[in-house]
Amino acid sequence: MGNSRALTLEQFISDQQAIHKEATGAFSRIFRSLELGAKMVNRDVRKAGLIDILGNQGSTNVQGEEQKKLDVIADEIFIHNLSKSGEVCMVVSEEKDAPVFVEGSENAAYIICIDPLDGSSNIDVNASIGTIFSVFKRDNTNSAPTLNDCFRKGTEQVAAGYFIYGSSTMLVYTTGDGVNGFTLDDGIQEFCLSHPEIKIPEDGKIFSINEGNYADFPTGVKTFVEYCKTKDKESGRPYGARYIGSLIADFHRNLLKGGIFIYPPTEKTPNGKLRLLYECNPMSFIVEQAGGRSSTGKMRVLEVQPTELHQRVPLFIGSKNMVEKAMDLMGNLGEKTSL
Ligand code: P6P
Repeated sequence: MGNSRALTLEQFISDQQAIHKEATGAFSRIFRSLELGAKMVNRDVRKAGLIDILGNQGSTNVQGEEQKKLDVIADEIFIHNLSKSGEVCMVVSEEKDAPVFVEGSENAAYIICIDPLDGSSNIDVNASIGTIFSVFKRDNTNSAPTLNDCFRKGTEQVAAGYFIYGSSTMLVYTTGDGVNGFTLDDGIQEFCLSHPEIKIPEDGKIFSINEGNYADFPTGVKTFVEYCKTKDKESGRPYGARYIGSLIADFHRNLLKGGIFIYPPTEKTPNGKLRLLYECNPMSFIVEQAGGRSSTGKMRVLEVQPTELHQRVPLFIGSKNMVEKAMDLMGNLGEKTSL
């Protein structure tokens, strides 16, 4: 049975606008374009097995990674919808070497950094994947945007969120006033508030890390992994190891249940694998707004000054006490992540 008392994303955003008098319609137009893009990607993801969009596009992205057809489709969908909003002057996408400057919107205020379809290696095996986005607002809109407008610290984000295409399709986002989750009601094709005011448990019993790379981990990371696996009744250890290999899926589970996700420096990825602008920053904004912590192992992720579009940083993100324990045990690799 449908829930006649559902609060849709549209209603939630307009309620927020009523509270924040300075809010203009621009923000809701951006969210509407993101929501429309997600519904289109959700449609394609749900039938990927039925039509010829599985498998590789045969091209590689700026990361040198094989582009799955759905990667390319998702990238095109979001860039098209964001450009049509009239509020976005530039889009930084994982799938594009350089920023996309939106023609006709040179004086628009908003900049979007996006991973159109994260976890794409999971597409063909039907594991959860998702879209991650980060929103910045320019102060000066009198001139066209430049590349330098992308290099702003994560603390300057005005919004961040992700869509997860899992057993249900959800949107989780923050505008700096807490974190809320919305579930797509397929019957009415509306995202409805399902997880109001999400808070990540300060302690967790789950650690997420690809132990296949254990031999390459820095000593401090090995120390923390061994800590998680050591029997200790009082602290509820050993913790459970859960690693899907899809950042959004691993992060979302830990956000709701408590836990820590780690992508550390390894020999193959000395700065970690995950990208600062459209993976680490948005997820860090969300986790801090939910009461969690996020560190590169040396500093708070949101304080990192970006210098390259697709730069990577190591990521230790999740429950406050677990991230801080990891920093303590890692010694020189880990500095306090206090806000
Ligand atoms: P690994 C997916 O390709 C991704 O970018 C993230 O979603 C995920 O957390 C990570 O890579 C997994 O990387 O090296 O453990 O397979």
